[in-house]
Amino acid sequence: MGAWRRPDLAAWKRLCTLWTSALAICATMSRRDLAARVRDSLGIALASVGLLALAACARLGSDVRAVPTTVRVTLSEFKVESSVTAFRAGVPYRLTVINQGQVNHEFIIVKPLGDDASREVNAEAAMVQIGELDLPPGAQQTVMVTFPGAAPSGSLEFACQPPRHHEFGMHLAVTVT
Ligand SMILES: [Cu+2]
Repeated sequence: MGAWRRPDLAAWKRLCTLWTSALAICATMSRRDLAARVRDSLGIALASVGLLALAACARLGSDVRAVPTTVRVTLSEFKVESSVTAFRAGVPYRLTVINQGQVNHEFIIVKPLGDDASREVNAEAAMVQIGELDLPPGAQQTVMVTFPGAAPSGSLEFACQPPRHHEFGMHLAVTVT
């Protein structure tokens, strides 16, 4: 039986140092490898994150823009009233048109054609029309409107066009900027 030799402490220290160094090198290599991978993928990752963020913002933005502004339009004998008369182009509006009168009314958005314009001409020129059959007394209709471009003062109106209604005052000038 060989005598148990006490391990050489200096040798053990060298071994430990070597082992620690090896570990350190491995760790460094790993870190370098990792760093390289991170560096390589970071650009793609950042770009992806950036694109996602942009997409999210765009979606959020469009969602915000898509929320329509509610406008209350009331018709009666013989006037047209609206909670909003100054509109913005490209912005969606939800118009709630209410007949508060005693007779049928219509609702059109049209460039002013005067009291004598025929209903056919008005109807053809109108960008929005809710016919009188859909607006008996007490009725309420909703229509979505997005004005495509600017309409300076005097170029657009909310109107009602059964005989004499426009002449009696059923028109309201609106603007779009
Ligand atoms: Cu009317």
